[in-house]
Amino acid sequence: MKVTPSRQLAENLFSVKMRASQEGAHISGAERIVPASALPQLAAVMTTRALDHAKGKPDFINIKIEAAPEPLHLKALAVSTYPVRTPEEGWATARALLAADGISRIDEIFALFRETYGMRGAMLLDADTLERLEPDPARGVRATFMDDAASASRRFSAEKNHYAEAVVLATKVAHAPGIVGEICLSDDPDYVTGYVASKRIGYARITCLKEKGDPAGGRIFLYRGSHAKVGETIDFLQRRCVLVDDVPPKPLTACAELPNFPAPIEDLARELETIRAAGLGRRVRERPLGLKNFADNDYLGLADDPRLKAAAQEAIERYGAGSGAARLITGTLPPHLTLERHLARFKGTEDALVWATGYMANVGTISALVGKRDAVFSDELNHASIVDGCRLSKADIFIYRHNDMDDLAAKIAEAGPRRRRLAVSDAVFSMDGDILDLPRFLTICGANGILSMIDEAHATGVMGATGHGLCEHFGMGHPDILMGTLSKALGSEGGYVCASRTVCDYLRNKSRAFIFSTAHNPGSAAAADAALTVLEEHPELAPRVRDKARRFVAALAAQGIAARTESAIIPILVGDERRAVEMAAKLEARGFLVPAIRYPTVAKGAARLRVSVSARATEDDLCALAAAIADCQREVSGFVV
Ligand code: WAQ
Ligand code: MG
Repeated sequence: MKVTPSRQLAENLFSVKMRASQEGAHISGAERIVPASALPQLAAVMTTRALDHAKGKPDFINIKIEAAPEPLHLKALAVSTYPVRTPEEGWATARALLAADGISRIDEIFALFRETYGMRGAMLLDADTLERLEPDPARGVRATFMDDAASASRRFSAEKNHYAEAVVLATKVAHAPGIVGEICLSDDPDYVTGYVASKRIGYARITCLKEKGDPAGGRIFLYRGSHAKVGETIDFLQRRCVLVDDVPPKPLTACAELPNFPAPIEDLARELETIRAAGLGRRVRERPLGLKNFADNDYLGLADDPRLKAAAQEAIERYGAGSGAARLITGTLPPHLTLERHLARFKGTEDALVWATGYMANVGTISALVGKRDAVFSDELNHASIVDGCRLSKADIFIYRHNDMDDLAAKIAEAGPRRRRLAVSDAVFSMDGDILDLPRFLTICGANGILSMIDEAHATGVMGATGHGLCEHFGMGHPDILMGTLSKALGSEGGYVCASRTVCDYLRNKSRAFIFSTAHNPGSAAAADAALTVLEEHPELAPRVRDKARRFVAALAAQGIAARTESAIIPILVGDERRAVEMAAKLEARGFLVPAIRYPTVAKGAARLRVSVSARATEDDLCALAAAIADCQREVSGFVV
């Protein structure tokens, strides 16, 4: 290697290098070149950054400050962006870009990224033979003494600016003697944008070179020339001080930059085609009349009940067709308050609150109750609105195995202490018809001081001796939050939470779905209120619907079809998505409305017919449906029970 001549030092410029490691293993590093006046502030910022890296907590932070050599000014490489959605597309783009430089063994080069993780520096490869040229292969070659020329006048932030730091590095590397190209992948598991660079290509950002969460990362510098002279290249990379001028601001991603990228509408059409080809297409159609309906959730037949219709009509007559504003503005009308009081009474809680839909009630409640760094525990088969509420909350989500209370306890232990924790479960699982193990659920939540929430969408009006829901079924007290819908057994529309005054007042203040949408329709509120009265006057309705469901299971058994239920929902497993749709069509031709339930509502390959039984169904209807299902089963090949 060539001996480095001593260099003249720049006046008043310092290089600050930070290096963080844990048990000797490199975690992160950073470098800046700044005037002396910026040194104290920069040291603080660098320390913060060292302490906060995705790879882990360091036990050793080295901050080295040394006078910088006289800088060479280079103009930043031109930046372009290639928006791709998958690593496959990303690597194809990288391959195409590098091929123009005669770099051919690209797949072998890409494979080497498995070995760069944990290296402090980059691999230096002979671009043609792929021989490794670094004097210390475990460390790699580091480019140092470089910065954005504007950095001295900028404010520092502890946040890493992947883009700007990479442009600086790539510009220096591209100007090193003998370097013909560079490929880079961040080792931040969540930063999937990488780049390829050379003097010819410029700095080509590729928006996806790895899956999110993949820790693979590193840099590969490609060298072409005499191996005897590689020392000069390394010396340039390690010792030459470079300040990069005109680093362009981070570009916005523009699809138009990628040749052959489909127009967005065409792209949507293509994706839709894929969905349909997989037997997963959906369409909206008018409900066919004159069929026996085993598809809806109107378990007690109340949607069509004259008492509910009259209540809705009267409310609309008095208060209007719409509520006109959000609840906290002027949208709160007497039917809302009457309904909320009635719900609280019905469920035995201090207070209640209503949203325009059940989906909104779940999303609006869960996202309000927990937030960043909190934990939410959710059954793997919970309804999509619970899932979406968890996601929107930004809390850490722990999904436990279906109705597996040991797994819930294990997940609670795994999450460790948090300011707030919430466990949430469907009371009756909407696509399986089974019920939550409420006693153990409440015991575990109680023992751990965790907020408990159940979704009684399919339980209210169905479960319990008099239809009050799952708590009545088990004869026990209620969880902190009893959520449910007005749109199923209650025959109207909307979602509610019954809970303590504190929880409800908190939600009135914090639930964005409550605050920022127009109030529940007054007709729906009045109809739901009337439905609660019907339920109270007819405690026999809930046991009746469960009895019908049991009779249907018996009728299926008589046809040789195994099924089970604990509620009003009876799933009949089919498996294949297309077959399930075919079965549903055949049933419809025989006069029965039974929906085929497919991914993403249930797991792929777990498609099913979902029969929901109404208290109004007759014994004859139930037996006829069971016989029709058996017939269709024989007609559609490969049916799995
Ligand atoms: N010299 C040589 N190699 C380095 C250096 C250096 N100064 N710094 C990092 N590496 C190597 C090392 O193996 C790292 O593990 C790897 O590169 C990745 O470094 O336009 O953040 O700092 O938005 O994680 C690309 C930005 C970001 C794309 C790259 O790299 C964009 C990034 P990281
Ligand atoms: Mg890094």
